[in-house]
Amino acid sequence: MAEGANPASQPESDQTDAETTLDSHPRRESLLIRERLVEGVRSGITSEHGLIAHGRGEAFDYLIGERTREFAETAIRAAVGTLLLAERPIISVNGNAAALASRDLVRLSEVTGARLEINLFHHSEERVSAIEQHLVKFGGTNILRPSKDAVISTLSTDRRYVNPEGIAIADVIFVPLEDGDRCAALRATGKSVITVDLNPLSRTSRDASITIVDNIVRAVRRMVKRATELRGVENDPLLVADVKQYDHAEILQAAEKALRTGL
Ligand code: PTJ
Repeated sequence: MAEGANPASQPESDQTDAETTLDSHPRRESLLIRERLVEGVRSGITSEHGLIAHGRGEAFDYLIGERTREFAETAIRAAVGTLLLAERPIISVNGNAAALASRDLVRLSEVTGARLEINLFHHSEERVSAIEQHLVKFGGTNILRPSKDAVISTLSTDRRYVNPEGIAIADVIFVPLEDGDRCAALRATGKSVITVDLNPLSRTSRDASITIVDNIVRAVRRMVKRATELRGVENDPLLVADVKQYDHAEILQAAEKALRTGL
């Protein structure tokens, strides 16, 4: 939280007014998440393309039972361990992540010491500013913006512009809801990439170092909980084991099996 910031002035959650009208609906959670995305588009945080990306994610979430599965829990433990053990960790935020999980992303940043950096596929300065203000509303500080001073040369999209103090020099990057090209480009520069993606078959899921196949809303909340438990005990053998024993291929296989068989 910013020095001098008044916690009382921060919203209790990312919830919008529209969410309160869905209290008795059987698919309440899923509809509430949708509402946040729609509100994100209205307020200039999320791109219209983000709604389509979310629809795809929803279909996968339905198939995995809209709950955090064991393969995701394992990946979450490895992800948190990797962030806590990193020297220069960064959390990359796009329009969907900001609309759905700003509060928990800010908390994760505080607990792990990873700075927040905004990086957009459909870039505009207005949207970067809207996301920055949204993160600040939840207590985010020292938020990094994309800059033309540092470029991932193998990328052709606007995602190539990164911050020289952030993604450019990071050893570990948490990039929820990523597009495949950037994940591969970041890995090619030797960085560890942690992602959240409900589709275990996507290029991002395959190319990342650690993939959490879960809804970002549930996953980041659990990451905060785990990181809070482990903060300050970075050499805890359990934490080190979580990272060392993580088997990326095995986790993706388990997630794919869950999708195909419901098991
Ligand atoms: O804000 P911008 O301009 O940076 O754009 C962000 C999006 C997400 C629109 C952009 O990165 C994009 O087009 O992403 P893709 O290539 O559609 O990939 C998004 C992936 O996230 C897909 O594999 C979806 O299944 C997955 N996904 C969507 N919603 C969720 C999700 N995974 C976890 N939680 C979700 N809520």
